[in-house]
Amino acid sequence: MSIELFQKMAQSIIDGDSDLAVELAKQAIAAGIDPLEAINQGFVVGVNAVGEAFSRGDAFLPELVMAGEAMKAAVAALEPEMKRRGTERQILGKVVLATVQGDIHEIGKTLVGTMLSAAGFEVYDLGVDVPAERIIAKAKEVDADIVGLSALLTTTMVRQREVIEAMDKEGLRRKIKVMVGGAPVTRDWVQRIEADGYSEDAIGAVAVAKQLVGAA
Ligand code: B1M
Repeated sequence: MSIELFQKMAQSIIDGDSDLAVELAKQAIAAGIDPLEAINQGFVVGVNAVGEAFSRGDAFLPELVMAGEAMKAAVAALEPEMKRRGTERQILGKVVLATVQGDIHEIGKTLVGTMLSAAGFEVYDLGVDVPAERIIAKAKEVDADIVGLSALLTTTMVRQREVIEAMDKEGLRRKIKVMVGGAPVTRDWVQRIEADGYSEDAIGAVAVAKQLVGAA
C-alpha cells in the first residue's frame, strides 16, 4: 500500500502535478505514514528523477520549475504533521537559516527549518537569495546560536565561505556556530571553509544543531 503510494508521489512530482501531490500528502497523513518517509521515499524520488533528466538534457527548465512547485506544495502540506510529531518543546537554541545569495532553491532549506523547529529550535527562516549582510544582521538582532546556510549550486557554495569570513571579521564565530548543507556540499568543502557543522539531510541537521548548542 505504502509502496504504491510512494510511487504515485514520485510520479506526481515528475508530472509537475501540485494538486495531486498535495492530495497524496494528505492521504499519507491519514494513513499514519511518517511525513519524512513520504518525502524521502516518495516525493524526493520524483524530484531527483527530474533533476537527473535535466542534467542529461532530457528535461528542460519548465519541467524543473513545475517539479519544484509540486515538491514545495507537497512539503507544505506535510509540514503541520511534521511539526505536530515534534515532541521536544523546550527551546534548544535560535537558528537563523537562509539559502545563500544567488541561489533560489528553497525546498531543502525549508525542510531543514521545519525539522529544526519541530525538534525545539527557534528558527528564523530568511528565505532564498539572501546576502551575507542580512544573515549576519539578523543573527546579531536575535542573538542566534547557529547560522544555517543552504546552497544547491556549485556556483553559490562560495557564498557560504563569504558569510563565514564576514562573521570572522566581526568576531562572531566564537558565539555563533555555522552549519552548512545542500546537495553539492562535501565534507572536504566544509573543512576548507571551516564551518562548524554539516549534514547531508534534514534529520542529520537536527542532530548536528543539537551538538552545536551542547544539547546532544
Ligand atoms: Co535547480 N539545480 N536550478 N531548480 N534543481 C539542481 C540543484 C541541479 C543539481 C539540477 C541538475 O542539473 N541535475 C542543478 C545544479 C548543478 C550544480 O550546480 N551542481 C540545478 C540548476 C543548474 C539550476 C538552474 C541554474 C537551472 C537554470 O536556470 N538553467 C537554476 C538556478 C536558479 C538559482 O538558484 N539561481 C535552477 C532552478 C531550479 C528551480 C527554481 C526550477 C527549482 C527550485 C524550486 C524551489 O526550490 N522552489 C529547481 C529544482 C527543483 C532542482 C532539483 C531538481 C531539486 C532540488 C530539491 O528541491 N531537492 C535539483 C536536482 C536535485 O537536487 N536532485 C536542482 C529536494 C530537497 C529536499 O533536497 O534541496 O538537496 P535538497 O535538500 C536536502 C539536503 O541537500 C540537505 O537537507 C535537505 C533535506 O534532506 N540540505 C541541508 C539542504 N540545505 C541544507 C542546509 C543545512 C543542512 C542540510 O544546514 C543549514
